[in-house]
Amino acid sequence: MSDTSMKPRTKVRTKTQRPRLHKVILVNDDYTPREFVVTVLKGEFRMSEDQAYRVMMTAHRRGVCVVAVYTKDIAETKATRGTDAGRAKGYPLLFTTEPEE
Ligand code: TYC
Repeated sequence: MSDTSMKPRTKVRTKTQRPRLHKVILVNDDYTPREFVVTVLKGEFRMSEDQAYRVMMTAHRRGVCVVAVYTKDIAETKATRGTDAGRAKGYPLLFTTEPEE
């Protein structure tokens, strides 16, 4: 008889589940003034004038631009607040959200 014994592996590796992040996306339109888009980006997303201008111009040229990523709740709240800020002035400004891969 063999007297070798096997020790069961006791270490369990658990993968930490991090919450999926969601992108806030700025959508271009032909009516919202550039300066207003910059103001909303600065107020709602805490961007500098420079960052806000760049994001606005990227959406203006390419159609859309990712503004930031947050947990689902925060992304949706910020997108809604940004869209509502435009609507309050009669502009069709739109922010959407999308889960990150
Ligand atoms: N295209 C708009 C204009 O020329 C400016 C604009 C940029 C509007 C980005 C929306 O997401 C936007 N007045």
